[in-house]
Amino acid sequence: MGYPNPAESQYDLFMTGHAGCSLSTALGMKSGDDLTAGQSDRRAVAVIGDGAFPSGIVYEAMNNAGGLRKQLLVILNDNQMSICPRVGGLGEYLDRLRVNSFYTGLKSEVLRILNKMPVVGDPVERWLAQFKEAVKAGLHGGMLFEQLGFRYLGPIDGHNIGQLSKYLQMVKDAPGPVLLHVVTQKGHGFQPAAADPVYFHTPAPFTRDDEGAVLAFQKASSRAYTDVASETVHRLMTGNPRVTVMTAAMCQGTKLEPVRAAFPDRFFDTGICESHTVAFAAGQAKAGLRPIVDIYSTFLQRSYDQIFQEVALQKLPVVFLLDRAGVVGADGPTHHGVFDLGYMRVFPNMVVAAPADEWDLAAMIEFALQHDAPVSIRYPKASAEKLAGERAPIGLGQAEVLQWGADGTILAIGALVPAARAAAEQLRSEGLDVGVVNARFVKPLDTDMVRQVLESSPFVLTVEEAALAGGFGSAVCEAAADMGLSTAHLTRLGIPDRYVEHAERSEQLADLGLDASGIAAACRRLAARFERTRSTPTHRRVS
Ligand SMILES: Cc1ncc(C[n+]2csc(CCOP(=O)(O)OP(=O)(O)O)c2C)c(N)n1
Repeated sequence: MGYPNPAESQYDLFMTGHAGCSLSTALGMKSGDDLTAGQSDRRAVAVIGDGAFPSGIVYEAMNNAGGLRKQLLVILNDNQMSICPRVGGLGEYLDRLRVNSFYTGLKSEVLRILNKMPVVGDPVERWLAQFKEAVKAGLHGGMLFEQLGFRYLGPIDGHNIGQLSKYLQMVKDAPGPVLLHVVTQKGHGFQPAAADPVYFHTPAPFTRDDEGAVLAFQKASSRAYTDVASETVHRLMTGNPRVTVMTAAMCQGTKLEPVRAAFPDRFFDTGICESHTVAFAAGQAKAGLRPIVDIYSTFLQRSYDQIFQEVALQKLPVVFLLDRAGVVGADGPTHHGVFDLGYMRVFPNMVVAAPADEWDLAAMIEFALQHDAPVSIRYPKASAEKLAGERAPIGLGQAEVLQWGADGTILAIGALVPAARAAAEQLRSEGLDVGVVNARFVKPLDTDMVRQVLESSPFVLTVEEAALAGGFGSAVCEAAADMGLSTAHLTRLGIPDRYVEHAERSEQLADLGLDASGIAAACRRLAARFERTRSTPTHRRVS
C-alpha cells in the first residue's frame, strides 16, 4: 500500500497516514523501551515533514520530550512544501533558519569541528554544547527548539548523503532530544516532479514518452463531487461577502484553487491543523461570518472536540464539507472516510446530510448557508451523477421518494442512491418491484418516511457508504425503536466492523456489496426470505 504497513515491512512500525504523530509514537516507544529494558540498544527516531510540523500534536510531543529528556532524534525534512507550498509563521521561521550563517557559509567550519571531534571525554556532548553556545550567540538559529529542551542542529543539505550520514552518526548517541533540520527539494532527482511538486505529490499513474515527457495513464475523469462543491462555494462566496472557506492544507485535493485566487481574503489555508481550523471557523461564525470548513472526512476526526464544543454546543452556523467520505480506493484504511455519519450525528444541533447526486450537493450547500446551526455534508471521491427526473427541493429532515415499490424499499443515503436506483431497475426487469428513497438527511431523520416504509413495505434495506456502527441504518433502527415499530424485516447494508484494505474504489464497493449488483442481490435475498415467512402476501408482482 501507499502508506506504511507493518504487515508489509518490519520497518513500518505503524500503519499511519495522518500527518504529525511520529514524535509522539517515537517518544512512546523510547519510553517503553526504557521501562522494559528489553531494547536498550534501540534508538528512537522520528521523521517529520515541514508540512506536518505545525500540527498541534507535534508541540504536545516536544513539550513532553523536553520534560522527559529522553534520547529522541527528530529529523525535520524541510522541503518548503506541504502538498501545496507550506503556509504560516512556522514555515517562515524555518525559512529564516535557512539563511543563517551556518547554512549559507559556516557549514564547512562546522564540518571541520565535526571532523576534529575529541576522542576523549564525551565528544558528542561537547560538540552539541558547542552548537548550543553558537545558537545562543545568534550564530545559528533554532532558539525556539532549544527553549523547548531540544538540541537544534542544522539546517543541513539532505541531498548530501555523506554529510547527512556523518550527522546521523554523530547524534546517534546524543543524550536528550535532538532536532536535526534537513533541507531537501521535493521531487529531487526527477525533473518533472521537481518542476511540479504539487501535482507529483500524488500523481495519477504515468509513463514517459521518448523525450521523457510525462504521459498520464488515467483518462480525464468526469465531474466529481469535489468539483461541484468547489464551484458551488465559489458561486455562493460571490453572492455573499460573509461567506468564507477554509482548508487544512488540502487546497489542491478540495479543488479550491480557483476560490483561493478569486477570494484571497476570504480563503484560509490553515496548514495541517484541523482542530485549530474548526475552532477558527467557530470564531468567525461568532463574529457574524458564514464559514465553510472543507476537510476530508478522515482528517476532520482530528477536530472532534472542537466540532463538539466550539461549534455544536454553541449552535454556531459552521458548514462542514466532508470530502472523501466513503471508501477512497488506493489510500486505504488510514484515509477511508467511513465514520463521519456516526461521529457527527451524536451532537445536538448538528444537521447531517449526504447528497445523492450533484444537484443535491449544490442545493444542500445553499441550504446549509441559510440554516442557523451547524450542518455537515458528506460526499465521496467519485464522479457526481445526476439523477433523472423532477427533483424535490431540499427541506430540513425531508427524504425524497424516488419511486415506490410494492415488494420492498431501499432507503439509501448519499452517493449510493444512484446505485440503489440501478439495482431497482435491474430487479424490476426480473419482476420485483422495489422502491427507492433518497434519505438526504441522517439527522434530523425523516421519521414519517421511516414509519411509512416500515409499516407498508415487505422488506426495507438501508444502504450507506459508511460504518454500520452508528451510521444511517443505526439511526433508522433507533427511530423505529422509539416509535415502537418492528425492524424484523429491515436489513442494513454498509461497512462492517473491519478496516477496508486498499484497492480500486469500485472493487472495494463490490467487495462490500455496495454496488448496484450487491444491492440487488441483497434485495433478492430479502424478497425471498419475506415471501416465505409472509402468510398473506401484501405485495403485487410487476409483470
Ligand atoms: C492530519 C492530516 N491532514 C492532512 C493530510 C493530507 N496530507 C498528506 S501529505 C500532506 C503534506 C505533508 O507535507 P510534509 O509533511 O511536508 O511532507 P512532504 O510530502 O513534503 O514530504 C498533507 C497535507 C494528512 N495526511 N494528515
